[in-house]
Amino acid sequence: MTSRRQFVGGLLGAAVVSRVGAASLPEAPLRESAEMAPPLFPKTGPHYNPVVTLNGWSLPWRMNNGWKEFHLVAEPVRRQLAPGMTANLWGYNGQSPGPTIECVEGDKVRIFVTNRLPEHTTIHWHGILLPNGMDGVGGLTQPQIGVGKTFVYEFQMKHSGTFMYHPHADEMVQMAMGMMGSLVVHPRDPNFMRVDRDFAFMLAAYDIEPGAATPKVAEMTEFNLWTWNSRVFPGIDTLAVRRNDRVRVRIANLTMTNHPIHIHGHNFTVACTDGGWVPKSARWPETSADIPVGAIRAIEFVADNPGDWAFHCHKSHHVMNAMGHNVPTMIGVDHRGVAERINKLIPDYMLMGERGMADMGEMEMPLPDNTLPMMTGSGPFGAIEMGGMFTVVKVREGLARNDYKDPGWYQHPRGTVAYEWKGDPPPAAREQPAAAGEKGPALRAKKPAGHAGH
Ligand SMILES: [Cu+2]
Repeated sequence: MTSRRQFVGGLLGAAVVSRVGAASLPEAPLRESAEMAPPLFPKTGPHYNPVVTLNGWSLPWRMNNGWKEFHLVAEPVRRQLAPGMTANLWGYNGQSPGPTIECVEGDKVRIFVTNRLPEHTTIHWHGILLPNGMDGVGGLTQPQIGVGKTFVYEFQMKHSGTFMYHPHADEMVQMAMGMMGSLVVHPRDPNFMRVDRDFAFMLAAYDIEPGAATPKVAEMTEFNLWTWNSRVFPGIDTLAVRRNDRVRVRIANLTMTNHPIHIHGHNFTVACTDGGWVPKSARWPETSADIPVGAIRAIEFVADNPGDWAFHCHKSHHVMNAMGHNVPTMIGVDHRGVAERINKLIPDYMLMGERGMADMGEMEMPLPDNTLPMMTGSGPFGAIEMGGMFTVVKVREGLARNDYKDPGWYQHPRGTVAYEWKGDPPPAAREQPAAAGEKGPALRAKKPAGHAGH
């Protein structure tokens, strides 16, 4: 963690803090990198198994006369979405999303919020049961936090679970710019709903023109960057998991559409929503969980299947980066020779897609600065052809308990990888069915008509 504003003592003993001390502002720790921070273990009780935030961190606090004090600073930030692209966003304490806030059921928390944005803001504590005046809805439950001002929120965490924070002021702009963070309240009894590994991330979408760095904030539906914690594949952390660990992944959605999040090689249950824990008798097995807009789902599974398992949104446009839209469908269209002719006029011109678009995963295409390829990333067997909301759960034998480092690619046991048939060649290719009255196969090329329904 870098500390531009130096953080004084992770936890000050309550005894040394006087009433005068209570009036002082806690330091606001700052982070500038998108690297996953190690889990933040509490230095005083009650103890809990901390969460790990993908490409993120948890906010240190200080104790002050029985209150857990945090300090969030709302401010413009620069966030690397993946190597090769950095966006101008708004966030908290140096990053978007802001740091994860972790506390314990029953904790009294005092959260200072300083506004360094160019406009007013507030913070709403989504899912927390609290006094009305602490709910953070600008104009309704409190005055707006003006530019340069600091407000204080004080409430007790009445129930454990998975929550989030975000502004309730100029929402369209402030959420489109990346203002959000996870909020985890651990059960007071550490054996209640215990897991071995506990991950958290938020779904956010941006509309950033290729070559630009600042999101278009008026966008309603046509986003082109689908992120987990403001990162896209291959920039999203992998989830390193020890075989047979019980794993929880807390996923909060602040995009403007739903995301069916899917895991390979395992099944899971939804164990918690932003409304609380799901009783065990009410859970059912799934491999995809739809995360509605403005909602949270915490999924749980036992990682009993070693390997590198894809973990992604199942909307195919959400596993690619900008430029996936507005490409006409060219499958089956014979445009041999066309590219060469256009090339004489426009040297870098590329015509793509007559055999599908998979070639793009390997193509070294000239891109505008600060722009990611539409499909990218490589694995042990070649191009992965993904982007956006995609990462890998890496289930391995014998990882150390708090080791979240990427363990590299899975070494498949002999004879367990799909392989090419090398026997007799297949019989002659099947004839393409011809449409009535036509000689050849029916070909139709049509342009996409927008994605208002994603
Ligand atoms: Cu999605």
